[in-house]
Amino acid sequence: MMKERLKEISQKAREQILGAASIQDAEALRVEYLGKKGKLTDMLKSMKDLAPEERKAFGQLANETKSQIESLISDKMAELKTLAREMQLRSQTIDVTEPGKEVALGTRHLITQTIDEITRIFTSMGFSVSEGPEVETVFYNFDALNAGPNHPARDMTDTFYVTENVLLRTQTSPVQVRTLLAQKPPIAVIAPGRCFRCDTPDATHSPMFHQVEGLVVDEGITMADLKGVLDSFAKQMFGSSTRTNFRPHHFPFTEPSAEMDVSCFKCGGKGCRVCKGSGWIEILGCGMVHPNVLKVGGLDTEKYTGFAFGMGVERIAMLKYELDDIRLLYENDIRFIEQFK
Ligand code: 2NM
Repeated sequence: MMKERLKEISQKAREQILGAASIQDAEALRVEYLGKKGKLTDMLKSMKDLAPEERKAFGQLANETKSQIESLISDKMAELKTLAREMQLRSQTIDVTEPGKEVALGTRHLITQTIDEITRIFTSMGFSVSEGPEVETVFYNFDALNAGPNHPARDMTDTFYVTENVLLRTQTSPVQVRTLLAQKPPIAVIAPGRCFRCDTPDATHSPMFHQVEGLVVDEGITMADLKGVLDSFAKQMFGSSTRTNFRPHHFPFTEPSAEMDVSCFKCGGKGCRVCKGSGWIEILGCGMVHPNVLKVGGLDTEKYTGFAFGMGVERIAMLKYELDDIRLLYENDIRFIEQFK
């Protein structure tokens, strides 16, 4: 009787275990047959009711059945686990050919782009880049630059003074003065940076603006070097067909001094809105460094000569992109900035 019952249980267990569809089902069957109150456990417990001579053989059979069921369950569990893992992997497959999420890149400000472009052109001609303080002394900003005590630019109404002797630099030339004092020729540097002048903001004026100034000093530097370098700059900045024209001018720190015009990059010189009909656009100021400035650097002015130049970054950006109001450059309206990607 008990043997038959054991056989029945064993068969039923085998059927059920092989048909288990999930790990939970298999676990439930383990409890049903092998748990504390399981069917097989009950059989083993009821062994005590058998006659002693039957007990040994039945016990052996029951234990064999038990280990069969155990291994059936653990095989099934392993099979179901593998299956579950496969399903999980299949559901998580990624398409490596799918395009990635777009990363939102920022845009360099138009002023930065213009400074970078000017800098690239001059560094390609062998210039190095120097920076200096925006808060300067009267010495570096005026005295050393041959702007005597009565020079109009020194006026309180034109310059932001911090104290009688300290001011916001009105151009980046104090950086050139610092370079003259710190280095020996040959010198070829540009100084890009922020400058400040007492101006009421309007479409073409801002009390804060940017400049790039340049300085070359060595033995035998002439006006021909000045014209060659600045003509090459103009062609790289505004297009290879650009022509240049130098008009006499006056600056305290250069003698002779000139302003450089470029042929209009919009109309090629015929006359248009950008060049106001003249065919020429004023781009920068320049000249041969005044001996009084070279003397500040302790240089022998019979031996050394140099040229210098300065340009307004905003002016160049405004001409190139036909901006009609300088204030667009300072509002930081992202819709404006992103137009110059
Ligand atoms: C300009 C025009 C002409 C200039 C002069 C110097 C220095 F330091 F060498 F004297 N640096 N930059 C210069 C010359 C600047 O800006 C319109």
